[in-house]
Amino acid sequence: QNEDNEKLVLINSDRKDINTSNKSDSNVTKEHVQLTSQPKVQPKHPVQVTNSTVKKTSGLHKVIALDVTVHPRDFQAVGQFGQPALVPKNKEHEARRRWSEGYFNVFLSEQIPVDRAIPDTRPQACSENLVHNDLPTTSVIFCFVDEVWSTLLRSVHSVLNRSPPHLLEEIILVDDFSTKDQLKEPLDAYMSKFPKVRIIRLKERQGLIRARLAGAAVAKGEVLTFLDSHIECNVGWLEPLLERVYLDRKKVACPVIEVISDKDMSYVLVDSFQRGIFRWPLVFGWSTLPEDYIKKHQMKDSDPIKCPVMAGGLFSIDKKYFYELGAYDPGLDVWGGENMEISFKIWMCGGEIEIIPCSRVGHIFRGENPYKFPKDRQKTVERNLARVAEVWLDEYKELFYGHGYHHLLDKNVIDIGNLTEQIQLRERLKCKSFKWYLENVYPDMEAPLVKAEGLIFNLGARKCLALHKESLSFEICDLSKQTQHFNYTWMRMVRQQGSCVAPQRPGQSVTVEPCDTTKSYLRWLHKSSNKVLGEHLMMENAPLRMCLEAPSKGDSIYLRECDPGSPFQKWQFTHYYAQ
Ligand code: LR7
Ligand code: MN
Repeated sequence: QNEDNEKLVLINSDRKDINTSNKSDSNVTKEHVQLTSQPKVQPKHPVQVTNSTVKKTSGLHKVIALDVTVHPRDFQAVGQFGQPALVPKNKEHEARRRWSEGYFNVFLSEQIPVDRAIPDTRPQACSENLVHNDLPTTSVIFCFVDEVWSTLLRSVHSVLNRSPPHLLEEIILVDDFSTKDQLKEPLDAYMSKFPKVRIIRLKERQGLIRARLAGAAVAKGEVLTFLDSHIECNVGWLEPLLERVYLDRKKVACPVIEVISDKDMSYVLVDSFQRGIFRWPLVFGWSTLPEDYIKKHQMKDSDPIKCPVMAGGLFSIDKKYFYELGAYDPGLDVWGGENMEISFKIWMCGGEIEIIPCSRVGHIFRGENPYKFPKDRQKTVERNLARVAEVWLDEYKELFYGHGYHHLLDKNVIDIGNLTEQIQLRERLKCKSFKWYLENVYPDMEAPLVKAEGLIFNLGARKCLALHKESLSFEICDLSKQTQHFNYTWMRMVRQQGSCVAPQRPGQSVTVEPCDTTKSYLRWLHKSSNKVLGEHLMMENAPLRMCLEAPSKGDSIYLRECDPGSPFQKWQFTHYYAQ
């Protein structure tokens, strides 16, 4: 198996990897049940259902748990109170047929009231928390392309119904050139009933990143709150976010993202103490805070959680600060990478990202994108990520490319576009290094700069590789000799300072030349059959598929047909950091 062919699976970030539990009502079984009687879900906290506005004075008040759906119009409705809904037997075919309209249960979504109630899943302490009377106002920005009608409406209603009116400046719907007719005049007509809702239509498909920029450009609120267009905001969701921005304008606040089941549309509570992280090559994921960290900081389940990377879609940020940070790189297309970009930018340039457990928003996680990518999906996301890596990762960008993206460095494979402005921005903002970010924001991330290092020992000859004045030789191993120290890099190069081991001609000897990550013939696959760390391993030149071989006599190293049985083709570094 060629490790350089590791296929990168680019799927939507989804939360299937974390435990979800429907703790909202013990009477609800895991089976999909249709509601036939009034459920026993009672609001957990005292709720204020008035529209009373808070006077803009300094001072504090309890979070306004505004929910005009606590007493919903229809208790019997399908999916009411966020409970699982069931497709009737005679509609199963239709439900299956309509799945691909949104890659979730579009049929059921249509049956569920657009203003349904959902369980208040906040930790107990939240309703007692105080927030300031003079919080900033926010513009809520939804970008969408061909979103499912019922889901888009439910997203908007959840904001209208559960946000204190004096804090909600407006809701901006940015239509990223949808093709569905229903999202044109019918949507205008529907939304004209709600004076706070504005619709902006883009003249061509821009992708979610530039669509968000278009929404931000016309926003009037002091804070920008971005949301995906298939969400449901929970009770009291807004004030805790704005409070953090109010306390420090460089705090970027994210709600806990709960799950609206794509299958039965139920609202599912997620585990506490989750934070957003990334794995190489810049893949977003969730991880639970380590137990000892929670203990050490005496964290309660309602405390803000510092978050190395945000999921991307749901957050509040001070509008001026957003622009000071240079907003998003407008060169990012369609989908992906912008969450990494803004996360690195925020942390490295003096800000913070937090998840606020008292703010909770449900999101429909879908298995596939229900819209087309103008260009190839994989290539689009790769290109976005490479832009981010080039601007923000410093020397760590080798880890990004080394985890399945070598090919992006080969000449003419991909044009990642001009990065001058992004690089200048980073200099102007005097942002810290990626090394600083790893050490201070995400210290539990393992990011060794090389895969292996030390002496390179040959099992057959029992000698080590050495480099003297541009020429490779073979000597008695001696740890004290710097000439025998090499790195095995993420780009699979065997490097000593700026020199890399290079093939000369097949069957001939091996030499060194200046390292250059774009030259694929400088890459050596160092692999074992059973993946045991530190086992004796072959060194196979990637494009030539020939192996490094030590001589039984003399000191020149040769390139030969690979022979897994030969001890003279087995090499071992002193230290392995990663396999
Ligand atoms: O070309 C497009 N134009 C758009 O307007 C493509 C998408 N969009 C809209 C789309 O209609 C939706 O409202 O942009 C929004 C996000 O697109 P999704 O829902 O397809 O994205 P996602 O939920 O699969 O992916 C997550 O990662 C994205 C990376 O670019 C964005 O940051 C999404 O906002 C983000 N979603 C979340 O953070 C919700 C939680 C998911 C997780 C983990
Ligand atoms: Mn989404």
